[in-house]
Amino acid sequence: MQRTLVLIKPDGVQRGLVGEIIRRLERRGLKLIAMKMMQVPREQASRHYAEHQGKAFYEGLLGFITSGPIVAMIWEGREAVTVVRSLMGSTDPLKAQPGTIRGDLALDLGMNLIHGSDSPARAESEIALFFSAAEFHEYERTIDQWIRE
Ligand code: DAT
Ligand code: MG
Repeated sequence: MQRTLVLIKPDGVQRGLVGEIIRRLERRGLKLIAMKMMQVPREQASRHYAEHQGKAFYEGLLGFITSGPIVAMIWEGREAVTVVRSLMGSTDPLKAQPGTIRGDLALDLGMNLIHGSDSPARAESEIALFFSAAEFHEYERTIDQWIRE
């Protein structure tokens, strides 16, 4: 079973969309493994977004992600990385399909509500950057027999 890191960014918390975003992930059948509210320290943010270092939007991105509390989560399920990315929609909300989180709830590239890991390898390193194993919750859901074949 695959795991992925999801962040509800400061705009999601400020706009009161935490419940709406979690609802969409839960309803798809994904399983919540870990969750916490936090303000990301700059050092952690720069490691998280290391791939974008040097790009024109990098400083703005770091300023934004560290500007207020976020909600960090680990979600598990079949192809969880791809499933979360498809629920999120395209990076630019203007190009995101209706029905996706960004396509329904956001307008601006810089304020696109949610982060989701973009590959299983990245999910693994991003999960390690945000959570310790002691924060994972291992539990059975009886409903899984109606979600997993
Ligand atoms: P995603 O968040 O869909 O994985 P990404 O990893 O390419 O997208 O970029 C990380 C974040 O940086 C993205 O959610 C919003 C911001 N961003 C990306 N490209 C940008 C650009 N051209 N101008 C401003 N912000 C940008
Ligand atoms: Mg990305």
